This record gives sequence, C-alpha cells and structure tokens, in this order.
Amino acid sequence: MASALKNLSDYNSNNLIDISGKKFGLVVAEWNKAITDTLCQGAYETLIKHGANPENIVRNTVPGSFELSFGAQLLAQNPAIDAVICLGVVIKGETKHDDYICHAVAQGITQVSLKYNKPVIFGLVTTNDEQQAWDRAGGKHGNKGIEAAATAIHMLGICE
Ligand code: DLZ
Repeated sequence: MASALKNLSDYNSNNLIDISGKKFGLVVAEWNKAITDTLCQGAYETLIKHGANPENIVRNTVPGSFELSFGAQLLAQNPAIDAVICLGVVIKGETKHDDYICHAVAQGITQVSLKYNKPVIFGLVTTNDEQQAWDRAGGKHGNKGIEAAATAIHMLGICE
C-alpha cells in the first residue's frame, strides 16, 4: 500500500488537487468477491487517505466483470459523480471467456468515459489463476484497487 501511495505523490506532485469535494463511484464485480472486496477496500482507503469525504463515495455492485461497463454508465451519467472506478477479477479458465469479458470491459468503459467526459478507471485484474489475483489484491504485487484510486485522483488533476 505504501509504495502505491508514494507513486501517487511522485507522478502527481505538480498537479495535486483537493478531492474533498469530489464524488467517486465504485463499481465492483461480485465474481471472485473476496478478491474484489479487497480491491475495493484498497481503493476506498486510498480515496479517504487523499482527502475524499466518505459521504462522496458510492459503491455499486454488479454480478460479474462483464457488467462493469453498464454499472459504470449508471454512475457516470449522474452529473454529480466526478470519477468512476471499475473493479473486477477475471481468471482464465478452459475457454476464451476471459478474453471476451476483458475486451468487452475495456471497450465498454472507454466508451462510457468518452461519452460522459469523465475518468472511468479500468481496475480489472486479469490473471491465469486465483493466486495471481491475490498477488495483485494485497499480495506481492500490491493492490490494484489502490492503483486504480490513485489513477482516478491523477486524472481529476488533469481534468481541472
Ligand atoms: C461467466 C463468468 C466467468 C466464466 N468468469 C468470470 C470471471 O472470472 N470474472 C468475472 O468477473 N466474471 C466472470 N463471469 C461472469 C461474467 O462477467 C458475467 O457476469 C456473465 O457472463 C453474465 O453476463
């Protein structure tokens, strides 16, 4: 956690913004729920640590990562929301379902971001197995939820 926060201040040092009045939407997929909850916790704590008001953070859940785009759209279309963070975990199986889901989410949230002209962050962990997912949800590769929140803050700095 500490290293991701340090990175945030590094790349955002010329563009620090006050996020106390910013509103954030978190969209969290329920597939691999234990892992996505950990990503969500990392994202939430990062927003709070950098000054977000808890009342300004909404969390919506969707069944699976495929539904992240629609969940993001529901939040992004609300003029009060400044940035949306999508969190999901797609684990490779015997078929190519992971490819289809990941491409759909990447395209879908890009469209939402451009349509509503606000940051929609791709916090999708895509791995070969469950261990690799945990490695990226508080394990040896950090917590991608923290990175997603840091990216949202960075993007809001660019938007100002
Ligand atoms: C169906 C499915 C499969 C096989 N694997 C995952 C996964 O690893 N991660 C994830 O978030 N969702 C998965 N899903 C569910 C789809 O995202 C979606 O919810 C369903 O296909 C219904 O549209």
